[in-house]
Amino acid sequence: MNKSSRRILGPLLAGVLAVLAGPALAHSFLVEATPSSKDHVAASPKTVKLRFGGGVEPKYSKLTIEDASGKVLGEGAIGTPDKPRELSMDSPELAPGKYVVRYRVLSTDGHIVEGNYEFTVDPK
Ligand SMILES: [Cu+2]
Repeated sequence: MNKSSRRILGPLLAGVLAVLAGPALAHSFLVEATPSSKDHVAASPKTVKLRFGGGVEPKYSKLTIEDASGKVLGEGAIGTPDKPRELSMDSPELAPGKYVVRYRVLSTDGHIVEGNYEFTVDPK
């Protein structure tokens, strides 16, 4: 294979693989969170940290914490260059109760990924 055909085939093959992998792997979906979905934590977390399956752009992303009535208590999206798949936000002091973490992030493939999950502050 000569140099120029390799230059064409490389990206082409990557494109074919991306199509075969399907949209489920194409975006930066949430893979891990702290606190995580349905978690019961004994105390208010200091930070909320989300890890995605691919890179995300902090500048064009937003995380919020809402109380059970939907009131936004805090928001932000802090990224660190050495962890391009992670975003965090400082959490306000949370009283015992149920909270919703909502995220809307721009993944580096250009797609917006959004979702939400609940956790509970539940001191025993
Ligand atoms: Cu995507």
